[in-house]
Amino acid sequence: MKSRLNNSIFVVFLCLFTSSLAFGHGYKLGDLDIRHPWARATPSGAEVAGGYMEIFNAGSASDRLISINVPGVHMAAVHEMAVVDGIMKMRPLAQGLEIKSGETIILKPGSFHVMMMGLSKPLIAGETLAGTLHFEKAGSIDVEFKIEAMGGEPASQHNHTAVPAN
Ligand SMILES: [Cu+2]
Repeated sequence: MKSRLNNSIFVVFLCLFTSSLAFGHGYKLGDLDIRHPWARATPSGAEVAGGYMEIFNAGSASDRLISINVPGVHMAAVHEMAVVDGIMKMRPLAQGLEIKSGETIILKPGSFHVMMMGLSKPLIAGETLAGTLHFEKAGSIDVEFKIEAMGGEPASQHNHTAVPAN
């Protein structure tokens, strides 16, 4: 009887452990669930980096990620990728990034992202980067971007041809 109890406690711990691995770190702000903010490591001398996360809105009204502050970064903005004249370009979202009621918005490479411009130092894999997200309704929250080494193009070669926001 005692060993069965120990086994079930072990299973509970195992589930907690694996679910935290699967979902990474996260934050709750009102009706918003902000999951696993991360940024891609940059080579030395890189001026720009991308920040990513998932945001789920459990509320009945839509909200918007309107701005981001990252200390040590000259400017951070929410960008979208869009095809303009057959070329994939990125541009700032002048009205912020809308997260509709019941929807999850995924910021990821090649899609919506936090554009960090004017890095004061490279982003090193394994370290974290503190930032503050500002939402139109839910307010503001401090988060940590986990810096991850990922394959693909380095952020310094990231095509940053700016298209004026409408
Ligand atoms: Cu961008």
